[in-house]
Amino acid sequence: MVHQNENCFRLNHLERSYDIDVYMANGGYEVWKKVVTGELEPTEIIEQVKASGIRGRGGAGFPTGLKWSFMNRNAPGQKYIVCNSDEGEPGTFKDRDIHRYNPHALVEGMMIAGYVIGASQGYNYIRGEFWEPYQIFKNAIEQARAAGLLGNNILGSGWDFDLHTHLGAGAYICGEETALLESIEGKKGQPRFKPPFPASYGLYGRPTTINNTETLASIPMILAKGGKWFNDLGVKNAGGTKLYSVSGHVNNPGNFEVRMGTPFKDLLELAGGVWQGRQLKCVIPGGASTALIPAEKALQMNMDYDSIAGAGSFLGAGSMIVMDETTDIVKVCQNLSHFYWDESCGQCTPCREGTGWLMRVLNRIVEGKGRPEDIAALKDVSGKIMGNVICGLGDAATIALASAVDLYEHEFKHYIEHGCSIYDRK
Ligand code: L3W
Ligand code: SF4
Repeated sequence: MVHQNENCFRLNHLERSYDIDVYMANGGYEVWKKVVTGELEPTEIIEQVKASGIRGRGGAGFPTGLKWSFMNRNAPGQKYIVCNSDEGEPGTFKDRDIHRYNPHALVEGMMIAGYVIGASQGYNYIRGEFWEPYQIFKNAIEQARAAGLLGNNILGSGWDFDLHTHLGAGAYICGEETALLESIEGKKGQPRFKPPFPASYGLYGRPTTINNTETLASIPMILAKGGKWFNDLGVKNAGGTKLYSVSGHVNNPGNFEVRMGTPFKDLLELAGGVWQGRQLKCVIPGGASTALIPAEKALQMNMDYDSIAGAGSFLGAGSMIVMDETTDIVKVCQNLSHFYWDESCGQCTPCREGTGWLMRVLNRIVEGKGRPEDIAALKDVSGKIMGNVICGLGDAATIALASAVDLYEHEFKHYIEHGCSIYDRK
């Protein structure tokens, strides 16, 4: 049996699960009350978060407890907690549903994180297209404020904390943490050089912790039930539950909250299996920035960091793009290359120019005008981008493509030699 909905999605089956009454009737804000009244100390919270084994759910998998411990709570001056709800990674749509069905878990998680790091101000940066989730989250903030859980002198504790929302304007790059900070500051959303990391130089130059939506929304349950409870749900190096967005060629696409380490084939089954009775060809496991995994490996792997790394890819944000046996991999690459070219912020030359080169080479291959040297050209341009850019976008533009060329080089060659896909009948 696959265990489902034990954490962020635990209230989703309830009517009006986004309302504060429903949240509080199910234990919501109990942890916050203990925190703000001093019953639960910041050092104890960090220990519990470390014990939970939770790692950043936005894609990088950085240990959350460690990240929080970089902040000096008692240092003078303003500090910030920022939530990254930009969710622009192709194939990723889990954070949207946290806003829609369990916004108070995110509000509570942000308030707890803010308290622990000594931040009296928090920002939730929400993807520009998420109008409905944005309204629901804003409403949740208002409800928490009206209940005296947010604002000045919370529950008579002397602690002030306020939350703000910032709606993006449709740029994928603003999901990169430092571009996101620039965007909140009202500047062009372009990544900064790191280091310094946001923990020392973040929003408005002040120490800042940035976590993903799912990470922060998981905190109340981790503290309510204990770090060990959460850790034991998962596997070694991957504690807890995880939200997986499953899209592509499946019968029942959607979000599924399961335990870390759940076999991929069980997740595929939850998503209704491969559609139209077809066979699986391959899967992208962590959003468009991760390498393709062919069916034979995917069907053996489990959904956790180590198992997916063993299959040659990366868990990322847990966004499974499923492709059936009729998928034209060259067109997949063409599509992705257009995305990265379009979304490059243009700041570094290898990314700005290289993504354009990759897209144009792939365009001509798909148009039947490919040249014998084009496969080498794709590898050469990718090699010149990888590692020579400021942020992960440039690298990401090459990862799925490199794996596609490795695994399905014959499909590229067929286009170049015959002017059409292996699936076209000429
Ligand atoms: C202080 C140090 N802080 C690292 C912090 C750093 C950041 C976190 C992880 O990219 C990936 C990207 C996408 N002192 C520190 C430190 N930190 N060392 O730890 O940092 P990093 O650089 O490993 O990752 P990142 O820049 O946050 C995220 C990949 O995720 N991805 C998913 C993207 C998904 C979305 C979405 O739609 N939700 O954006 C898919 O693979 O490619 O590699 O906070 O500051 N010494
Ligand atoms: Fe901008 Fe690309 Fe450079 Fe990132 S790698 S800073 S997206 S140009």
